[in-house]
Amino acid sequence: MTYFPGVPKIQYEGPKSRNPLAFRWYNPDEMIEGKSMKDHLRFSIVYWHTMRGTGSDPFGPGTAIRPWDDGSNSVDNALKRIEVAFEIFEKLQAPFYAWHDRDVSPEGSSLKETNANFDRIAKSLGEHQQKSGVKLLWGTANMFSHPRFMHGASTSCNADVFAFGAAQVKKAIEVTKQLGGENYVFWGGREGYQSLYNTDMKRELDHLARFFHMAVDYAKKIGFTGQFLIEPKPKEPTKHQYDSDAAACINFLRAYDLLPYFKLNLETNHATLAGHTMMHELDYAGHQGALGSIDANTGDLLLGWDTDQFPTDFYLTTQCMLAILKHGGIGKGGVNFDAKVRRESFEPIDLFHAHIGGMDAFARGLKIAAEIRKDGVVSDFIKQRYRSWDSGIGASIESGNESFESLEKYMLEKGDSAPNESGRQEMLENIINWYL
Ligand code: XUL
Ligand code: CO
Repeated sequence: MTYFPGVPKIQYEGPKSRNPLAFRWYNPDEMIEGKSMKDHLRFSIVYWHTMRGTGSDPFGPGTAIRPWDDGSNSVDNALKRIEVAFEIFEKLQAPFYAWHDRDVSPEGSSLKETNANFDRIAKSLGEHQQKSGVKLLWGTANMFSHPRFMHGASTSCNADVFAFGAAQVKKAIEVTKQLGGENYVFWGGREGYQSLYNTDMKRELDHLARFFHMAVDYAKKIGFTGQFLIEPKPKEPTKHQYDSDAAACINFLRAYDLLPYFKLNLETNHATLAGHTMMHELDYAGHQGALGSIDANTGDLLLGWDTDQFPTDFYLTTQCMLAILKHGGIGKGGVNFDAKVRRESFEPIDLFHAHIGGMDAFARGLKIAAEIRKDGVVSDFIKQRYRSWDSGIGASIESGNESFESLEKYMLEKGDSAPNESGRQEMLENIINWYL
């Protein structure tokens, strides 16, 4: 049975190809900096947008045509979607996929029934993974859609909701482990506040940390060795999200003794909403040893919300790959397309065009970044720019041998600081363009 009879397995045909259903840049076995593209990029397809996205928006219902989906919340419908999903994953040559528990498996009328549904679904997911070789990049729990989570999950004012969330994450970690998931993600969902008039922020943050410690303890107990990841995002859905950006997350993790157990899953559109570039977020997490994985997408310059579009901009993907290569790669993480087709792109084939574009954009970004690094023009410039720290007074400050008094003495003798040099931003921007 095939759900996409007109779609072949997508193959690399090179940059000159005019076949829209082919890769121009993503050539899985091509070696870059001693590693295959497949291993550098570890592409992953998300279940929530690709299999469950309908194209609905605040102004109207979904438009997507998905002939295989009967629109019901039944386990049978969920099992059917798995067939379709794995055909998509395999035809796109995606080595990984990712889910929220409720994307793959319907909520029942009690937690017991919900968990029983999940067991049936997990069995089928496992069989499909086995047959196809597609692996689970990460699992996560949806603790933001159901009305019980209106005040948050682990940061809810209602202790029972915390308990429900704990039970849900326990099960989601178990299923992630069962399916060999390489990571487990916590995106804040509704963990934040709309008004400080009704919020005890300190208590909520303490509860969030307690929740994460319970997750760490449980993972140890059952031998789940996947990497825990936190996905920073500001503004949506609450006015203030506790995990608003990389620096805020790292501060929180360090303050609550959680940093050894977590890394970050950085998402491009979230970085933009936080007022940062993705390159900034990647570099910040990278130099803190917390770069875990990325949710690859992009926003729209003219829209101020999380549009979750597929990335096609080579500047963006080059910047991402420069930062990722600089910090030694994505490790156990992946390039996970947390992206959805536009409401107007309602036909099933659009799912293929979207992913092909995203995969090619990252493959090209990887190649460009590797060229830039090979020539070393940019890194040499940075090295030169900081050379005053390599010897003399700079080296002495860096090694902790100087004080305010000694530096005053140094400057009184010298009279004034050495002259400054240009930052050469425009020249460097031009140099990046040599490679594009
Ligand atoms: C929300 C978002 C989530 C997470 C997983 O903006 O990015 O889909 O990736 O919960
Ligand atoms: Co995401």
